[in-house]
Amino acid sequence: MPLLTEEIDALRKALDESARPLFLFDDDCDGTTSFVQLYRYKKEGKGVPVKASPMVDGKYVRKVEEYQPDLVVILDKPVVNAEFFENVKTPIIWLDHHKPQDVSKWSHVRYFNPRVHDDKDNLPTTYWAYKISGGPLWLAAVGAVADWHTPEYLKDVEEQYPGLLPQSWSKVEDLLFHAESRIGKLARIISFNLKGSVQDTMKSVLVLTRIESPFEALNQTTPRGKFLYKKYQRLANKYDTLLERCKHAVRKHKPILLYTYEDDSMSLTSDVSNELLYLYPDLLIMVARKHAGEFKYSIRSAGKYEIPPMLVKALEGVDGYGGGHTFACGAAVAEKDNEKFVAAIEHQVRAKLEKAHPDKSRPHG
Ligand SMILES: [Mn+2]
Repeated sequence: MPLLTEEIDALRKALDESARPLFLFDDDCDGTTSFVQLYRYKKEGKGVPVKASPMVDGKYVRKVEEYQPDLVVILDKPVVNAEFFENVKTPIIWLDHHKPQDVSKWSHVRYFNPRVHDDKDNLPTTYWAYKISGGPLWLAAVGAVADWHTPEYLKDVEEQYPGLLPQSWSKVEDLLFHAESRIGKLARIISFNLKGSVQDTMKSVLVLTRIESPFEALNQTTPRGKFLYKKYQRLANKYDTLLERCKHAVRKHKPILLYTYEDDSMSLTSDVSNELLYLYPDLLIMVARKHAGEFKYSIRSAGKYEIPPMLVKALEGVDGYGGGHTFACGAAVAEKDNEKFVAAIEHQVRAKLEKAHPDKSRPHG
């Protein structure tokens, strides 16, 4: 069972009754399109992207104190720590679709998550924001697709925004990565616009709150659309170069695609590792950016390797941390321990392959 109609109504009512909501949202496409839809519905309030950490922590208490909202809305963040709940006295609404959390200790916190009703129902936050706000549909569509979902309302997209979806597609990867997919390009335009400092991100997000049609950005038909497209294009060049370099790394490290690079500015590892997974579904994808003495990894598998248990083992005796979903994780490893970490992952991948195909592990001749 998904979120109940009563819950959607309660969320809408809380927004309706608030005069000054503060939205803390995940700075990915899902979190951002959730915020933009609710903000466009409410036409009041302020948004703050929660960057660089999956957690809303004590740092954000200050944001609440500064703005003095009458309602705090947390969107698409898997974890909120006790320090935040203890120090914020304002009523809090938390809408998410990650692993359900227990907030029963805090009477001022209301938690909404479809997985509370059915653990397999992890429809994205933007889906629920759409049910609350009524759209716009194209934002709800691109947010869901970017989060790897194909909700039922995609069929309305074809009608209302002809050309946004490719002529034929069967799975969400086709929508995201097929060269002809306009919605895939839109997802990337939004995703690249969310990178950089909080100020830069918010500049783009505010532009997004004023865009009427996805084609404004895709076809650069308005100044706001051009603004988004320009930022996208600056990063797209970087992204394409990185993708090509990763592709060259394929032959060397099979069955792992391992690529590390140095860059001080911003991370593209998550975006590029998702596309690599589409291109090489049999490989374990590991892309890391070296920054400040650390390798920051995005690790992906199309279903062959369950990543979290492998990570736990590989991080034993290693200065680092990591975690995430079954087939998509992040990890950070100190430079001095990186070789050890990679070797431990490689060892486990090979052990798993040998178990599955014992013959292939024997040397030829
Ligand atoms: Mn999400």
